[in-house]
Amino acid sequence: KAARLFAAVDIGASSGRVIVGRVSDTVQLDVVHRFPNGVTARNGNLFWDFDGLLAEVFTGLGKAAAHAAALGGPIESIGIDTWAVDYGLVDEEGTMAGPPYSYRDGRGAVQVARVHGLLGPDRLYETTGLQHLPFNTIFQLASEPDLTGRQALLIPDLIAFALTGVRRTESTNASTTGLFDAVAGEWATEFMQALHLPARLFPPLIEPGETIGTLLPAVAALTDLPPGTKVVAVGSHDTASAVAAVPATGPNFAYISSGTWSLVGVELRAPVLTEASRRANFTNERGVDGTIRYLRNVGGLWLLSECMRTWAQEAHDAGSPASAAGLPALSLEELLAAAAAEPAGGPLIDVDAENFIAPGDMPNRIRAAVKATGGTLETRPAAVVRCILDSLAAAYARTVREASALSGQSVDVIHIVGGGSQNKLLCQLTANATGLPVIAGPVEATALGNILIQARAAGAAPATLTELRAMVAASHPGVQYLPR
Ligand code: ADP
Ligand code: LRH
Repeated sequence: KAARLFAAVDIGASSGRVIVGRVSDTVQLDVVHRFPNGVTARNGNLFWDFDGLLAEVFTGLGKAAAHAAALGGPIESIGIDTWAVDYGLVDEEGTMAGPPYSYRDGRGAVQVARVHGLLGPDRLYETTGLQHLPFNTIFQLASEPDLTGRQALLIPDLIAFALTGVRRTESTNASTTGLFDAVAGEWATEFMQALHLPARLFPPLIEPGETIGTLLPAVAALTDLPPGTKVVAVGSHDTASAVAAVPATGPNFAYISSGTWSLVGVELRAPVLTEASRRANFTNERGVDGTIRYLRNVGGLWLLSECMRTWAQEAHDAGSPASAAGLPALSLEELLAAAAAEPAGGPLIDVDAENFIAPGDMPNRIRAAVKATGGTLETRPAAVVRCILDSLAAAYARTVREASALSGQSVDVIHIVGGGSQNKLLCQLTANATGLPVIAGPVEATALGNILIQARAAGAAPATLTELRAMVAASHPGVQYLPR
């Protein structure tokens, strides 16, 4: 059976890619374009370089068109997913006010007390079911000086708007705003009113699988894609796409979507909005097909990548890579091998601490956190990396246990997907800490989820999430880690 072709634009906080998915009885991916992503600092604030990202999307779609031509078939549609929460403000003409702020900017955090004073954390949770994070969209919007005549487009919706000229808000990502009713699956308009946000601040909702629009003529010309090419809504929240492609073969699984953050939880049919759930800070984000992603946003490999950035900077400042200061800038592979040789049972940190959110000197922050709890941590990179990974594994174990207890969902296997599924030490430590088998992979689960929801909408993939997951499992066998 000839494969049908779909393009995925998948941008995480640390990198983006454009991928061509080949869908027949199996689903295979060809990565045609990769590019880095990260926050940029300007005048003391943190932004995303949206114009730069959009240029990479165009380049990637051009490569996708060429790749499809070589394979002998058209790209049937394009799906877009990115990190959640952040947005750009667009006026009536469609002009953006400025680059989107990054959630790592502190402007949301300073609004928390005021918003909680108006709405109350318990009332917010009863309706939205959203984990409290200081950067949730609701807090960022509360810091906007003037929203008159503006619409807020979440990042994937902003890209879809640039491609099609159509403004919609995809529902899985809407569920991360703090302004979305988890039970009704609609905007929580009473919260918008209470915060004096314009009634039509966000464009109308759209569900994964529905068509957003077709490419603008200029975009089609720029990318060499046919003018009628559709942009289809997928789980535009990257985590929603990743969870859709977890290669579970039974009902009792937990997942860890491991990248910049670790999204740790279970899939449910209905939200858990109890006081116990709020206290444990679990989120009820929307998944594809109306599922609930009952999870916690746990610290992630950001801790490691920020350490690596700091060490590379120190090595650079010291003048040579293997400097007298003893701070060689090791590669990720070397660091992980060195961390694996460190003894177990070292100090642990709370990977969720709010002072790890902003970019900065992470090795020192981590050592300070260990010291604050009466421990000590050596400055050697291997010791610091081991502390991060031991702490992540401990947090995963606690979170899986709590997710199961609070929701009643049993768990007999843990799937780790995303970039972090390549981290063998982390996978093994997670198996050890949880006492459960871990299945690692696919690395590109997010893109697979993106592609499969498009393929299903085009009649090229089966109807249920269970069947889609079986397809992923058959096409991309994972690596198993048993507890030791
Ligand atoms: P995001 O979507 O948040 O940008 P990814 O899912 O792309 O994140 O994961 C990026 C992370 O994956 C990196 O920070 C790194 O720790 C990890 N990673 C990438 N490649 C490897 C590798 N070869 N071995 C171990 N870990 C890796
Ligand atoms: C992961 C992610 C996560 C959000 C965070 C802002 O990329 O989308 O689900 O909590 O970024």
